[in-house]
Amino acid sequence: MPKFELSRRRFLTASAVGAASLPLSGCFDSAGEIGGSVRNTLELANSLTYRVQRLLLRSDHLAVEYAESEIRQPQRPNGTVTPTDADYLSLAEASFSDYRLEISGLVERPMQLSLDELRNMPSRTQVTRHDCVEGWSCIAKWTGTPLGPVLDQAGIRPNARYVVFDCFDTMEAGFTGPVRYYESIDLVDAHHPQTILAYGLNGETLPVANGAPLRVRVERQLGYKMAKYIRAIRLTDTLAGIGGGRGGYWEDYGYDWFAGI
Ligand SMILES: Nc1nc2c(c(=O)[nH]1)N[C@H]1C(S)=C(S)[C@@H](COP(=O)(O)O)O[C@H]1N2
Ligand SMILES: [Mo]
Repeated sequence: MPKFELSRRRFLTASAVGAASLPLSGCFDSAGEIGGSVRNTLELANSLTYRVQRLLLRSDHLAVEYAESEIRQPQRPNGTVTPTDADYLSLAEASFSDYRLEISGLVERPMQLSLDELRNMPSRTQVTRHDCVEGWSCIAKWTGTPLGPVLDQAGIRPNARYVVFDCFDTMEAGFTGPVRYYESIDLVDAHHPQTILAYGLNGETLPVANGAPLRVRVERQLGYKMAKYIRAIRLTDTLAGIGGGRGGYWEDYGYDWFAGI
């Protein structure tokens, strides 16, 4: 194994504060065919700027979609798997019937959407590969509604640039103390056809471990970008006021904001 891989693994192990140490449970790890490309991606993401990646990755370029027969394992739950936050638990107890997705910020019409309303919007199902920065991957079937048209309904203001996801789950090891998970993407990724607000996994209702009732799929980026347990979506013109200012919980620890695969 080349040296940089070892040191990166050590770095990742040391910096994965709060990450669950679950067994790999059938997912393929970094010794396999996929791990190499994940590591190459990391090297690439470190050395290229966001703008260069945007040029290389055409905005309409689709992530690979697989056949259902290629799903060889359940989606490995990672990060938070059982939120303990009181507001989340009371929603979960009622099977999320009182859940409302809030959409606010730089929009003409702030919205509050129930799960039924989201399920009645156009749906997309895709079998895709999830690559975690820790070096494992899973293929799974995700069902949800494309994010772009949902935001369009709220009327995106011309000065909006970022889509910020505010999650229910509190991370105890936050940069400045306990903090709820947060992430962000830009409007290009928000309008990518495979970017969906997912409520289904492998033909079932999205389980709590994988982000119920709603999580985002951003198929051309690494796993940490795909916020689970989404409470609210905010459109902003800057990431300055979000957490430590780098646009995401892990980004505030030094991970790249643009984690292109
Ligand atoms: N709210 C929230 N979203 C999150 C995380 C988390 O801890 N909390 N972990 C991230 C990481 S590192 C990964 S790899 C994926 C894991 O998704 P899964 O549990 O469905 O495999 O969720 C991402 N989204
Ligand atoms: Mo991850």
